[in-house]
Amino acid sequence: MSPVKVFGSAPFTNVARVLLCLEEVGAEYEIVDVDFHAREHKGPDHLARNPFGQVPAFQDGDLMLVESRAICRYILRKHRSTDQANLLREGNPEESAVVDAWLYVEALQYDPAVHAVFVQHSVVPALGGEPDERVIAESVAQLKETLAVYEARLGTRSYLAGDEVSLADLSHFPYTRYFMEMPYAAAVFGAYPRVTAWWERLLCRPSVRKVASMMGRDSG
Ligand code: GS8
Repeated sequence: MSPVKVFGSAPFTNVARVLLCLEEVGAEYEIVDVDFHAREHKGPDHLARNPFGQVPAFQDGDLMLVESRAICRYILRKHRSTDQANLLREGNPEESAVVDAWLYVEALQYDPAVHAVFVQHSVVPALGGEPDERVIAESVAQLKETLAVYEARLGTRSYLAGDEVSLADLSHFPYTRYFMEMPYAAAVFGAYPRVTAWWERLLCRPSVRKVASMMGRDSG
């Protein structure tokens, strides 16, 4: 069977999330670059894969998927015979619901704030603009509020959805990796020792190390 294809490249955070799951389950995969400079992501071939003109797109035979978190769930379900099936806690309705809840927290609370900081700090200057310091300050404050909740939660468990790592934790990796290189990281994460320890535990995973090196530090 031919390996699955991931359209987009590792420095893009939403692509990196998918690569992380593929690495966790040890799946074979092929990365197909989409040339953003040539606006290939808005061209007809890529729009047929992802009608939003975004990366990632994911192909497994006849199945074409968009949305990185949905792709991750598919990958983990498909490989549920591996140890990493536990990343979704499938088979246990209560535990899998908790993973889902914290995956939504990552997508709907953490991601918008960290994304806004990333855009202002890295993307706007790269395009020749001036970062909006007000947006940065508001987003950093929002991140702190979210991480205060994580800090409390991590007081009674090692990971967001229990004592073992889940997709909810891993899904934080791509943007956090970039955020940790920004000047705001020390003030935000430094205030939360359990969150910092949680992040360090994530960094010990071979999948995380591998994708971190694939990401480099170019895009988002
Ligand atoms: C977001 C994809 C996305 O924003 C997902 O897959 O999780 N919710 C989707 N992709 C970005 C690059 S990754 O930061 C992208 O393709 N942007 C180009 C554009 O929107 O035109």
